[in-house]
Amino acid sequence: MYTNPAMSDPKKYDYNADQIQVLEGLDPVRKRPGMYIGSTGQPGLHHLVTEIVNNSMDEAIGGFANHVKVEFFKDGSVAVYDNGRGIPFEIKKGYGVSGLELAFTKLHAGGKFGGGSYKVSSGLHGVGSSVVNALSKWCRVIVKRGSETVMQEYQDGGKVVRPVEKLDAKKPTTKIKGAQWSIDLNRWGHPNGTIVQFMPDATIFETTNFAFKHFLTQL
Ligand code: TTJ
Repeated sequence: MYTNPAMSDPKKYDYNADQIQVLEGLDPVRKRPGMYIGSTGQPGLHHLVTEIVNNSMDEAIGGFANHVKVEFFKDGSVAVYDNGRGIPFEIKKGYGVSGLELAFTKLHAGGKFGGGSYKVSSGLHGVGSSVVNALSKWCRVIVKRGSETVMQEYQDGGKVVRPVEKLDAKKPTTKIKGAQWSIDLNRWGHPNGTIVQFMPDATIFETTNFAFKHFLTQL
């Protein structure tokens, strides 16, 4: 008979149902984008930005960030910056990958206590980063903590193209095919924070043109 050692440790086994997380891959998002972002029209496209900004806003509301910036690039990509604590990039016990990678590559879905009941008026509330990644041609996440800067990159709907690794802030390089480097880390300049840049997938969206005016009133 197999006995799970965790079961004999009350501290490890003593969790409530509301802590159960169902993690799945990103295929469901690409199959039915509308289920996650409402539509694949311009409102859905704009929703991607809102989802990412909401994460920074949570950090700001928590009192850990007071600068949030959104930058639209000529290539069609968008970057959101905040000067918060930074997404945790340490390997998460029991998962073998970082919290950062989990957030971007796994859908926190299913079950009464998973992503389903997480939904609040503003959107998916903290579970949207994987949805944005799933619907992006490429995506990169940069976390800065003092002298340490790390990055992870994804391509073609959230496939990892590099592990979370240290970034040489003086000469950053990308491993994404067909993407150029456009983040100016010096210009941002804060000692801590998170930067997420993504390129919406043109094969998913009816338009990849942002109506910048929308964000002047909506953010
Ligand atoms: C979580 O708890 C430990 C300290 O950091 C917390 C965190 O995740 N903070 C956070 C996340 N700040 N900013 C983000 C974030 C920023 C962007 C632009 C995008 C995403 C998905 C998260």
